This record gives sequence, structure tokens and C-alpha cells, in this order.
Amino acid sequence: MDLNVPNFAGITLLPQFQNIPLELDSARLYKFSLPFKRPLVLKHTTLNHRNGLILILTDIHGHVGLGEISPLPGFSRETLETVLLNTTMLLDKIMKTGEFTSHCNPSGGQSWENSASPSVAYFGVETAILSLLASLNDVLPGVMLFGKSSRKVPINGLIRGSLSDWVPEAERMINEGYKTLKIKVGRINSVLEARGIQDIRAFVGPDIQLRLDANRSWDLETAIEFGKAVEPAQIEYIEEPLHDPVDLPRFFDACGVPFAFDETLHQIMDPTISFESYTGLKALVLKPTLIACTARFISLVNQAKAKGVLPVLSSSYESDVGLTALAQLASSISGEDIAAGLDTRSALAAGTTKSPVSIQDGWMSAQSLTTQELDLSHCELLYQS
Ligand code: OSB
Ligand code: MG
Repeated sequence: MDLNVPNFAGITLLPQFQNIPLELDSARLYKFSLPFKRPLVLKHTTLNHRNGLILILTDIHGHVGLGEISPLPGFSRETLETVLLNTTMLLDKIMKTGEFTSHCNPSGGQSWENSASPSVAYFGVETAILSLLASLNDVLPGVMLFGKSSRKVPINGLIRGSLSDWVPEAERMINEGYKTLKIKVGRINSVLEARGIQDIRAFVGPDIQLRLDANRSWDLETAIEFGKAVEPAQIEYIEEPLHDPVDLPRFFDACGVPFAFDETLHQIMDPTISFESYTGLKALVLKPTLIACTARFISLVNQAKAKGVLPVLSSSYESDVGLTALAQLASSISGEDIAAGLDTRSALAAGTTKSPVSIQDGWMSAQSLTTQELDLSHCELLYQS
């Protein structure tokens, strides 16, 4: 079935990639359930397994497009059951009619800015279509959207252990070649944590970037106290220090530590939200799996760039297929310049490729996966068309 691709789901491809017919042949949807090495403690839940869907599209010439759809419990609004339903409905429509209009698609009077929150099914299906088109055009997917891509992207090493492990973990990561580290804070006493951050800075020296993430753990007073204590450690930014993001400018005024939006972006679905009033805003942490549709993701990237705010691509514990797609997007939006938050694969004990998508010397490859590299032997085929 031919699919009209120049403008699908509110995504406009660069002119040279338009008018190329996409002749879909098959769609297959697999379910995976991958164990974590140890239970993954998140803000609102603890996970033993990462569950999600892998989508494989093929065209009549044998080109392949891959996508992943993995709502994250405690962060996504949707369950896997809901997205499975949404995905199969989308695929039925695409395969039967060749139409891919979603409520992410501004055509038809309904723009995604003022519609209900999109399903992550869209992002997964859009990724698979872009991946198939990229394979047809022999480019990386982001080239069709942003006109460029790098071959690899720098990654921030993720430190999420207990305080006593911070310096040894930082040492291991520096030895592995990471130049940017992200430390999860807001878990125990903030005074002790601030001291831990100073210890890391003293250990790694001035040339390593340090990012922190408090996942909205603090009231304004505690955050300011923490901020003042870590200010000399020259933090690149702290993600979501406050329960209430409205107080972020006051936090910055009081301690001078730049901050980043993460959860706030995924709660406020209005992407026309102005960042202008937020002095001290250094970065938008963009998790496509939570943003849930490509058009909204692109809009946030463009807004960040227009305001001199860093667009930092970040993962949500996707499997290898999803992580590769994220590395490819990062390679187009920030290339080799901004470390991406993709150091989550090491938490999983198994994956969806024969060898895990790896980070070498602090870099992740943006190269596409081939079907030969996939390992879906432990996955369940749920849909075929
Ligand atoms: O708070 O940034 C978070 C992963 C899943 C859910 C929430 C978060 C994360 C990460 C991803 O931290 C890794 C990163 O951004 O470096
Ligand atoms: Mg965060």
C-alpha cells in the first residue's frame, strides 16, 4: 500500500526527501519483556522487567524500518495494553488505506497543540516509517528532518547508585572515557548529597561536565540550600530540583545554579509554553518516548535552539532498537556537541539485538541496525499484516 509521506503526522520532510513513494508490504509487532540486572527503583515505582513493543515495517523492495513503543510505568500515562491497542489500530489503517493521520497531524483542522496528549504509539510508528524511508534514501533518519547528522554522539554517564558509590562510579566512568556525568540526587539528606557532589568535582577536576537530576524532590528552601552548597562545583545544570517548577526562577536567583526541564515538559502538553520567563533555564531534557509524537519533539527542539537552550535527548530505558533510534535523533539535533542522556542500556540484563548497543569511550554510534543484528527470539509476535 502506498503511503503519502511528504507530510505525515505533522512532520514535514526536507524537500529532497519528499515525493518518494513508500510501498509498504508488511508490518509485524513483537512484545518484549527484558529483565533488569537488579530491580530499577524509579520515583513512583520499582521495575523488575522492561516491557515494550518492537515494530518492523518492510516495503515491497525489502527495505526495513524499525520502531519501539515502550511506555515507562510511573512516567507514561499509558499502559502497554493501551498502546498495543493504539498501535494495532494505527497499523490497520496504514496497511489498509495507506493513510497515516494522527492527532499529531495538524491537517484536518485539529492541530496537535490543542489536542489531547498523544499516544507513544505515534512516536513508535513514526520512527519505523522514518527508519524505512531513511533506508530507502540511504541516509540516517534525522537527515530527512534536520538536514544533517553525525556518526556518533557523546553520552552522559549515569550515576544512580548510593552516595558511597558516587566517587568510585565517577572514576570508572572517567576511565571509560565519559566527559559528562549525570548524578541522581534528591534521594537522601541534601546536605550530604551536596558534599558528595563536591567530592566528585574534586575528584574529576574542572574539565568534566556535571549534570544533576533531582526528579522534583525538594521544596524551594531545601533546593536553594543544596544549590548554594554545590554552586562552587560549577554544575552544568540540575534537572527539576523543585516539587513546583513555578519557583524555578527564584531557585536560580538565590543560588545561581542553572536548571533543566524534564518532567515539566511531559506534564504541560502545550508546546507553545514560553520559556522566556525562565531565567536560568539551561536545557530541555527531551524523552521522545514520553513526548510521544515526533512533531511535538521537533517543535520542542526548535524552541530550545531558538532560545539558546540546550536540547538534550534522553532515554526512558528503551531496548536496543529504541536506543538506536534515539541516538540517531541526537546525532541530528545536537551531533557531537551536546552529551545525550542515553546511558540506560547497562541496567538491562538482556536486549533486542544480538549484541547490546554499546557506549565506547563515552560515545554511542548513530548507525542503523540491520535485521541480522536483531534478536527477537524471546519476543512474542502479536500482530502481523
Ligand atoms: O529523570 O531523567 C530522568 C530515565 C527514565 C525516566 C526518567 C529519567 C531517566 C534518565 C535517563 O535519567 C538517562 C539520562 O537522561 O541521562
Ligand atoms: Mg530527569
